[in-house]
Amino acid sequence: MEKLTNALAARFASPTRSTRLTVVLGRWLGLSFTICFLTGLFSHGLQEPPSWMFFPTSPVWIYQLTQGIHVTTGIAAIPLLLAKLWSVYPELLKWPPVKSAAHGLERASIALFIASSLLQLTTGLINTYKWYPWPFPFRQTHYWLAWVIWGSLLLHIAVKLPLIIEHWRARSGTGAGAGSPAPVTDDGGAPPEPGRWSRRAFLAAVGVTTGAVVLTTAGQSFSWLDPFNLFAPRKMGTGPQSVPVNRTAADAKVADLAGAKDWTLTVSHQDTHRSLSLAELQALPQYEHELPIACVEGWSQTATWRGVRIRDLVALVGAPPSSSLRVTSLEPEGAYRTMDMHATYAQDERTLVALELNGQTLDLDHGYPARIIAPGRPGVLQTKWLHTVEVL
Ligand SMILES: Nc1nc2c(c(=O)[nH]1)N[C@H]1C(S)=C(S)[C@@H](COP(=O)(O)O)O[C@H]1N2
Ligand SMILES: [Mo]
Repeated sequence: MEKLTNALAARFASPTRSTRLTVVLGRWLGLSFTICFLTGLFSHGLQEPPSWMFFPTSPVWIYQLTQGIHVTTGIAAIPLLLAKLWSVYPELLKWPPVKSAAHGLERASIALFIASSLLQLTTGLINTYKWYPWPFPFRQTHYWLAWVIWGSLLLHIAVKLPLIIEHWRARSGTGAGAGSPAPVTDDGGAPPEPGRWSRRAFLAAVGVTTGAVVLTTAGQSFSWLDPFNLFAPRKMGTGPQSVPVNRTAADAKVADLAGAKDWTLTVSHQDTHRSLSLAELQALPQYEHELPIACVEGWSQTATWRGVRIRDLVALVGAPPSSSLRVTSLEPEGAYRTMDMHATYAQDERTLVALELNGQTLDLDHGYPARIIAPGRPGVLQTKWLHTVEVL
């Protein structure tokens, strides 16, 4: 068995593979994972806020930026992870699989890291295409997997630290010459190491692939890259009123309720209830703001929204300005039916109960008769087809 696997490993050997290559790829991958992790924590915190959570509302595109970076670094990590797996592939075939306790720990941490990373990146990517073919709740699973990845990654880095330090700088040698300092030539420069040029070509190819994947998808989040957006699921400026739709009124089964003539928005504070018809909402002072919808799935679109300030509705029922709110949708069921709004947003003068989008009455698919639009929030919290607003 040992002979066979080692012979196999030798067959897969390539001069391009070296510890140095693995370390360089590991740095790129580590950077993209770190940025992806931090922006992901921010997104998760906004949706399920811990008591210390902060809620930035300026610039209004803050979440558009952080979530655009989250999805983009996640997409970039896919070719980087595949390249890194390729660079260590022969190691995985070596026999015996476990030589000592430390070796066993190292392999276990790598197995966990590879499995959880592959699962995280593929499910995340599929999610950006609005496809949720699994029975588990996506966001919570994505969140906990991220911690598993970090735990196994830190263990992996700790175990490999001596190798990482040794190969951190380019001069310290290749797989072949590892350990011995490279001889210095007359002009003071080191001679090319074996495999060095093929390594550079490989890294360049990985860099170009990663760049191409990013360039052809990031236009869903960053408008200046929109002309190159070939593969992302959403395109800016498409959809009714030039804004993409995530879930249509028909999908949400609200078309009849939202189109009803006797629709009202009920605002409540303790025993005070006010039900406002669309005409009554239109008679209140109207305000206009440029605000983005920034979906957790990565796409975003800035638009002009017009409607009533939510803080004026809070005042209308005699509640203090620093109130937090619970908003419900006409949608009969599902995770988007109720949404809690922290006082930071309720107080913000740009948070609207929008009645118009880009100069027209809201399209049914964009939340007619009324929807929430607030600065700096994930799209999933921009509730459509409003039913009630309750002061907590
Ligand atoms: N009631 C309700 N509101 C909702 C949704 C929904 O499914 N139901 N989808 C949310 C999501 S995930 C996003 S990204 C935005 C998209 O708004 P749009 O469809 O008008 O572009 O609406 C949000 N509001
Ligand atoms: Mo969304």
